Amino acid sequence: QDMPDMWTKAAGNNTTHPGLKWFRDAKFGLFIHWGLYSKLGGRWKDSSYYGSGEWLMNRAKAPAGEYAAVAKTFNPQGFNAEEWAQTARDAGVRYLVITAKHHEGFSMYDSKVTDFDIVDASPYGKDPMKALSRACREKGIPFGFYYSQFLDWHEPDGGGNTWDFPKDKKDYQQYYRSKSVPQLKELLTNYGPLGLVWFDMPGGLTPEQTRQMIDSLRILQPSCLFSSRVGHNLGDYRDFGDSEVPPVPIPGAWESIYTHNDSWGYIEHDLNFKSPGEIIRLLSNVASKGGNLMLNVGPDGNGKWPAYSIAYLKATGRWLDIYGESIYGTTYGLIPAQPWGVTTSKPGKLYLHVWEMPTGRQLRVPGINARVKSVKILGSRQPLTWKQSTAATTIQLPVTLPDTRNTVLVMEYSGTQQDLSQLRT
Ligand code: H79
Repeated sequence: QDMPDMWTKAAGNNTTHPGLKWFRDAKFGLFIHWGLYSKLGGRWKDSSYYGSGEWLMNRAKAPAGEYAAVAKTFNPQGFNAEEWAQTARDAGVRYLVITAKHHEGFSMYDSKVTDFDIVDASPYGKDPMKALSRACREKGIPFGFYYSQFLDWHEPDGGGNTWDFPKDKKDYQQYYRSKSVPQLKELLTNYGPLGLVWFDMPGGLTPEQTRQMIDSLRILQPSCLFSSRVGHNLGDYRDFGDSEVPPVPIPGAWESIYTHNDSWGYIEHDLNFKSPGEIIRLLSNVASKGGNLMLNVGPDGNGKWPAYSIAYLKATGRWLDIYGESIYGTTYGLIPAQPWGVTTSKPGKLYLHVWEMPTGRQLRVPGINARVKSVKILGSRQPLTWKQSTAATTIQLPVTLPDTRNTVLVMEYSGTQQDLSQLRT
């Protein structure tokens, strides 16, 4: 198969990293963007900036001093770590990643490195990340931090804010030394074992400097994964662009990240939420290429999730209760996308994700080079009938499928199709 280089380039360099196993099996993660921007909701002074969310400060060119004053009114009394972790569990996600500090520069945890953090600068006065990391651990959900390591619009030496701080006066090294690295060390020290650190937007460091930074962090938690946006191809797994699914199956550990509506950070008037059906198809589509989906929710300034996010995530979890076997622990399907849907696989099993009822209820599966042993609908004992020829296996579907959004069939086969364990590396 002819694949463009950008898609096939190895995910990370370290294929023996101890964190890769859980990460690759997890398949579904929850991303949470939460910061001062969650309270502003896309509004600065009297203007509204659609699609700005966590980028509001930049879009409005808000002066760092004025923007920082928002912290004085940030008091998310509605935040409940157990509730968040329980919703994540109900949704069926197998890891959770939350913004410890986004580009705005505000630390959503108790940082000794700066006073511009939720404990020192806000009336809330508690560390929500302590509570959330604990709640996730109690519920068995690997927990990770997003950390914007280069962009920091609050700091004169941080990347990105050129409207307050002239670029030619910036000392990025100084910023890394005085804030970024010490904060990363805090995060890797004070919140128990982390599943991963999700870096974003590299800059200001040479490959060698990046390697040194990473090495100094790895000592703290050798099992913690670092995302590819740490830069210079030094991450442990690969992230694609925001809201991007590769067109072809990709070996190795990787992740697609998507927003639930059109924004990462909370925006009150953005109601363009993906329905449960859309989430389920997105999840199975990403899994059919071999990757994880990390879906984002944006809680508001009071610490509450949009009601649609809660409802639709729970609906996704109910689908996973029945069909999770076809997602968790799978790798990409053995055949390309079909008019009726996509496939995922495990050794000896091919999962057929039926998005559309095929004409005549005849589901055509091309080119299975192995003996088909049985075909069933997941969650049902009733075997289906099929005919296998060299060109294709044709399965007869019942009049109605249990789930019109995505009913999954499991096809068991014996023989030589392909060694799936080889596909996994
Ligand atoms: O945290 C989310 C984004 O804020 C962050 N990555 C995800 C996970 C990110 N940082 N930089 N970028 C993404 C790329 C920059 C996109 C932009 Fe724009 C296009 C900045 C300005 C124009 C999108 C549209 C954001 C603001 C307006």
